[in-house]
Amino acid sequence: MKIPRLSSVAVVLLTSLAISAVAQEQKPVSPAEKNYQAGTSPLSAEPMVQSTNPKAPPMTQVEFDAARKIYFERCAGCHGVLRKGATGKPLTPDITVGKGTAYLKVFIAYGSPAGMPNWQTSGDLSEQQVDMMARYIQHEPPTPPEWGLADMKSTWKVSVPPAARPKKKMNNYNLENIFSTTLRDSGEVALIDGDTKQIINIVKTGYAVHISRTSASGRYIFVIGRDGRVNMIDLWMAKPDTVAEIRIGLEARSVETSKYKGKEGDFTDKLVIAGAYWPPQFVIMKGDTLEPLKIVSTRGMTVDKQEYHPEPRVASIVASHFKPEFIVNVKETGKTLMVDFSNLDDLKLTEIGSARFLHDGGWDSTKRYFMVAANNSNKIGVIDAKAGRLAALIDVGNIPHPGRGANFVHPKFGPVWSTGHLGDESISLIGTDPVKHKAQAFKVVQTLKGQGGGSLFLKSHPKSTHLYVDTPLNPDAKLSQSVAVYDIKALDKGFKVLPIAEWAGITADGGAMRVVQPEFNKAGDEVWFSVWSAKDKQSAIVVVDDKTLKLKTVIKDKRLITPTGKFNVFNTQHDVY
Ligand code: DHE
Repeated sequence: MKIPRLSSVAVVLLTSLAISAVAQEQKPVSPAEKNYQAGTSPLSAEPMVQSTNPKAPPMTQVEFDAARKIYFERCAGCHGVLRKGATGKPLTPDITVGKGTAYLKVFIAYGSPAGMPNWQTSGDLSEQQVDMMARYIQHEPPTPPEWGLADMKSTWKVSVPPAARPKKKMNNYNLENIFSTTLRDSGEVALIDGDTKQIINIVKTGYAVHISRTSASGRYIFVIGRDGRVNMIDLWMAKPDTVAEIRIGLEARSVETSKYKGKEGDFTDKLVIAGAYWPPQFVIMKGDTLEPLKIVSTRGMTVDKQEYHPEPRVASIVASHFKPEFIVNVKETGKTLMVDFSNLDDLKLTEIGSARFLHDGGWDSTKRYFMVAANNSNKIGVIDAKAGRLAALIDVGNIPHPGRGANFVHPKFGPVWSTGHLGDESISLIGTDPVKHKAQAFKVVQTLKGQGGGSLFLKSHPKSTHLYVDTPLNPDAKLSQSVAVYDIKALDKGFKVLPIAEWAGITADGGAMRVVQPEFNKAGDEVWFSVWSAKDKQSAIVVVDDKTLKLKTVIKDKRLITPTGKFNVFNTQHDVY
């Protein structure tokens, strides 16, 4: 490996860093993990309010602009837009100026045992770029624009108004078994007919599109892109397509729709909510048109140190089945907001503190308890949606990453919800039945040994006796291209490996292929996996027979570019997982 030239100060610092690296457990960051956390932020293209710091080393405007672009493409995902820190350390001038350029250059070039990637020795950045970045982070962080009601409305389009939409279903598709499939790098979703495995339509969505959610009635699909664009797709059209869209922020990840129906009203399909990473806020919209109604900022105090955080990003959002509420998880403050939407003029928020940084999660099988991963604290917070309080905070493995998690009935401990981990091979099974299994409720009842770390999603289904666990971010291609499957009735026997990428019968020309996100069909007898290759390489979806664990079919189509998440209409509508 070519070792870049460094100053003598840097060499001394490097040596001391290397020593401390030995002292601490080395945690290498794989390219996949780096891409996962440090994905390009759409903010790099936005105009920004800029001020320089006179105490920081000088930079030309050209250098500053180039460094800002690199920062938003590589660094903002971990260190935050305003560099207040998240997965990565805070990098504000009060900290960085004191460290100095030479020290910072070593850090950026060689990485750190705590997980900072080695940007220069990996070949991602040149020595000049590292020097530029070391100076850049000593200046004030430039601030991207805010995004208020007028900005949202200027992007809001209702291409087919409610009155002009079909009065009944105009196609013969089995809507409940459609899979809305994220085509990440083409900024599209593929609507795939789960019965025939044919692509119904490819719908243009936002940049680096992220997740889909089904409306409570099952008629609409909402899709959110990383650029904050929400598409509303009407499944009743002869060819389901977008009927309304809006940009709710400059960067975003989550969208959800109201589901409560009960004595406080029927909110089926009435409201939609989307959460933004930037600006840190969520917006509640009209359920039939996406008209923005109410925007709420999430800026505020952190749960533990109770200090101000200027950019707490909105992570997962779910709709309560018990009350007219959305459950909004705010990453950097470590707080869950129960948003009572029954009267938008007198909006009521219940703030439930747990731990940082809240990310993904899902319901237990009764849909009363929302299990949310606090990935920087290695904990799962249990939000009791009925009582409106934190029911428990549970220690699990290293960096829990459940997606929506997997529910099943454990032969010994009754109903459990489970999570895999990014940082280790364990799978934590948590008891979720405080009535019949009180002793096990909200405790880790069993820890399974999985294939390895780098797991993102796991899944089961009420009709299945299997638990599937992916490992797409494991650096070992054997593991990232296969999944582990457990027999729920014999968990102690360990797992069987399904060679999903091999079954896909594609090569991706020797490039990376990652098997990601198991998703069941409506009947619960098939499970779908994405074989996620690079944008210019072949990808596929592999369908496995849940009973026999044998390959059922492979969906290959040149339009399936970088498929990742898949959202079965029925299972997403009814929170079945
Ligand atoms: Fe995701 C869910 C954020 C990278 C695929 N992802 C989520 C959720 C959040 C989130 C907040 C929960 C939404 C909800 O439930 O309301 N994801 C982020 C990031 O911040 C991160 C780490 C970096 C980024 O730059 O976006 C990130 N995510 C990825 C990927 O690289 C993945 C693997 C591929 C992709 O499509 O981008 C990916 N994320 C997913 C999927 C879900 C998800 C498939 C939904 C899983 C489910 O079953 O519900």
